Amino acid sequence: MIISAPTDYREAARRRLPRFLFDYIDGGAVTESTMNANVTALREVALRQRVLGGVGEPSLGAEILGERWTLPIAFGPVGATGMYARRGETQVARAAAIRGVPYVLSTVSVCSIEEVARAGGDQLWFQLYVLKDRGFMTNALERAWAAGMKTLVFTVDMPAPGSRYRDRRSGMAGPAATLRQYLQAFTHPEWAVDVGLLGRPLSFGNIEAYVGRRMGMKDYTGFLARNFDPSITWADLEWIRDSWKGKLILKGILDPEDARDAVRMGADGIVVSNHGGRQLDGAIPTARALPRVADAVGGDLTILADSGVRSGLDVARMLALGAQGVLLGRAYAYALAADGQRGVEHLLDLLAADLRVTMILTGARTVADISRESLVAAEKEMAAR
Ligand code: HOC
Repeated sequence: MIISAPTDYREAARRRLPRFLFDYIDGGAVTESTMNANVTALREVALRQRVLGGVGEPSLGAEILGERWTLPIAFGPVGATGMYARRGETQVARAAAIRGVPYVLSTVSVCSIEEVARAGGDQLWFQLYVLKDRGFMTNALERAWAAGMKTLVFTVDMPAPGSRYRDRRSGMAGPAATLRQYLQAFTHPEWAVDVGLLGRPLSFGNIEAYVGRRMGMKDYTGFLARNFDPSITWADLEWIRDSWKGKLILKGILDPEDARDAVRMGADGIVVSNHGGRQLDGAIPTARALPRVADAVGGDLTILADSGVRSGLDVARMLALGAQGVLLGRAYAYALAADGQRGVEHLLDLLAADLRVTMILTGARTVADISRESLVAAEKEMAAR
């Protein structure tokens, strides 16, 4: 299939992947209303077209959290990335290193921290959830630090996994999941051979390194389902803040009050996010939450955003609403599934091209020039409300 636009990767991924896996990444919680609203709310954000400003060639790079990013874009944490393509996390890490953007490795990765660190560059970050098994958390943090991952993205919006109806319907979870996954793998032999299902079996490297035995798909969902911790409080985060010597970013903030708490607890940054609509269905779309959060804490810490970004234009919209950078999720998972590392790099090229044109058309010479002033008046008022 010919890829002409970043969104084309979704269809390419759909053709290649077994249904349970495509639906796992493509789906959201319950009726998927927040998931869909993320995309539509962002698309409705109108930017001011400016003319004859002599922008010239805009500069797409950004300084974020003391690092130089070649684009205001990072690859966010995506669970089970190694199931989309062979050793998938290492392919994303290599793409990130070559293109000079960060990659946030998910706790629930197929490849271990160490394997990814061997593949990737110097902008590898690590993502962690609050789990009941604090031994697991400590073990993961020590290993991430030793592997050179100095920025921790702590996901705070998953005290329990969201209700994902699509996963139950498609066979990712629910009755006879394992059998259904085998049957679907059987009808997608190209994918099954690529990810190694017919050779080295899939396992979840970070959990496996801790429990000391192979963790297949069923063990993985079981371990997580038992381990998410709904009793977590802000006080529990203090031991993370105190024991982690690097940068700490809290991912999953939507409310200005929570953003103020993040500042109080000493976070270096936040990701304004509703987990791609995979957690609380009915939660506010990121594009609407972001300006309120930016008004509350902008300048006190770094603000990143995710959920709904599908184009370079969307990246510019997030920056105009108050983010310094964005995290991609589904967009790069589709590209990885469709064409591995090459697809992920190509996706970045497409986003960069979009962003460049958007900057020229809105009169922005640098990404720092994209601000609330880039929004048309009505949008600015809406953002301020
Ligand atoms: C029970 C498995 O953040 C997602 C990821 C990983 C969560 C694993 C839950 O799917 O949104």
